[in-house]
Order: sequence, then C-alpha cells, then structure tokens
Amino acid sequence: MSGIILPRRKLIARAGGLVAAAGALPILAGCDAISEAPAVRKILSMGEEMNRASQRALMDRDALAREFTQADLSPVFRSNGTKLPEGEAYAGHVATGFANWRVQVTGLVTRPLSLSMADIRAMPQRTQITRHDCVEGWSAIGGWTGPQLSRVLAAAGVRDSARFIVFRCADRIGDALYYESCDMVDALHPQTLLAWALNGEVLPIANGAPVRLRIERQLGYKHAKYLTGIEAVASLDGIGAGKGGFWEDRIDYEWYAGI
Ligand SMILES: Nc1nc2c(c(=O)[nH]1)N[C@H]1C(S)=C(S)[C@@H](COP(=O)(O)O)O[C@H]1N2
Ligand SMILES: [Mo]
Repeated sequence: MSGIILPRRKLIARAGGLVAAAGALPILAGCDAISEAPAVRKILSMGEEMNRASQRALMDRDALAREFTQADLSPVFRSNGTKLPEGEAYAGHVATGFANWRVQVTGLVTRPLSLSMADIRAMPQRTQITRHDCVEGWSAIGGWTGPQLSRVLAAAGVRDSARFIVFRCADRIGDALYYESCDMVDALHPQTLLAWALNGEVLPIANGAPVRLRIERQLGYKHAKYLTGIEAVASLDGIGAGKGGFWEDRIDYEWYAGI
C-alpha cells in the first residue's frame, strides 16, 4: 500500500488549521484586500473543501467500501497478528474441522444464539471482493463470503438499547484474548460479514478460521479473527480497559478506525 492513512481527526484538524491560518492573516492587513488575494482565496477554499470532504466521510457511514474483481485479487492474502491461536482447545477444533466451534450471540438480545459453522453457512450469504488496509502500512485484496452480521443480529433479536457490538476471539496475545467492537452503524452495514471463506476456499487458519469479521469501512485491526462471541452492549465501559478493543486498550490505536 502506498497511501498513508490519516486518522480522520487529524484530517479535520488539518483542514481546520488551514482555515485558521488564513483567518489570521487579515489581522496583519486589510480584511478585504487580503482575502481577495488569489493565493488566500485558494487556501480558504481548500480548507472549506477539506472540511466538506471530512464531514461527508464522517456522515456517509452507510456508503459501501469499494468492491473489486477477481482480476484484482492479491496473489497471497497475507496474515497479521495471530497466525495460529495457541493451546489445545484450538488445536482440537482444527483436528475436528471446527465441527464443534460455536459463536455465541449474547448480551442485549431477546434470543441468545449459539451458532455452529453449519448454522453460519446455512444463512443467506454475501460475497465481496474488498481491500484490507492494515495500519502497519500494507494492504491486500481478498474475496470474502459469509452472512451479514445484520442478519445474525436480527435472528438474535438485538434490542434497541444495544449501542455497540463486541467481538470475542479465541486467540490470546500476551495477557488477554483478542477483542474488538463497533457501533451499530458498522454492525448493520451491508458489507459487515461473518466470513468463513476467502477467495472461494475455507478460511485459512492464518486468516482467522473458522470465522472472522469483515468490517470493510474500518482498518485491519477491527476485523476480528477466530470469532467465538458477539455481544450486544449499551456501553464499552466494562469491556477490557474501556476503549473498545485489544489494541485501543494497549497502544494508541483509535477505536473509530473508519476508512
Ligand atoms: N483475533 C484476532 N483478530 C485480529 C488480529 C489478531 O491478532 N487476532 N489482528 C488484526 C490485524 S492488526 C489485522 S491487519 C488483521 C489481519 O488479518 P489477516 O491475518 O487475515 O491478514 O486481523 C485483525 N484481527
Ligand atoms: Mo493490522
């Protein structure tokens, strides 16, 4: 990936900075004269344009992430973070082809669910070819298949009081199991999937077998692998250290990692 991903907040701060800088100039000279100077007009309109672009990006949260074609698929979809969860429990699941794997859907739902992989594959499926962007500076294009999270949440009868969805994973990194979360806009987004296939094949272990989240309007670390639980909550306060994700709680990764 060649593009640098700027956190949205920084973009807005930059746009704001340009406007502020231009706004400061009239103090030095006559207001009209200076704001009519072509260079200043350009800076002012650039600032406005950037502000508009940032706001549009923030507000148009339902817009689809770009989808690609088979020809665009990365030859190898690399793996990052955990590549093989440690421990006998996961090894046992690998040995049995994940026949006993369950994804628990709990929290603010009227019908808690315990989904097997067969249940997940029996639901209506969506396939999408999208680009994964990791904050570490690489990206890859892959084709993902699985049910939309919105369908799973509807089946569980998610309550109106749910404001966030928490994702629980089977892999431990150091002191804790990996976890992530998102708000209801991303949870109900049509491209947010419980993906069990990559490029038409059963999901490789390195990419989160047997099922991982695809949350296409967000950066890589939000795409929880090795999913064991989906929990609807009203607040993130009781989750980890309260910032909503494994990395958010440990280093400065932003909870809202929208792209
Ligand atoms: N459970 C779990 N999910 C995870 C991670 C992880 O280490 N454990 N790493 C995250 C990061 S930083 C990225 S970029 C993607 C990598 O997905 P991939 O291994 O399929 O490339 O998974 C994300 N989800
Ligand atoms: Mo990442």
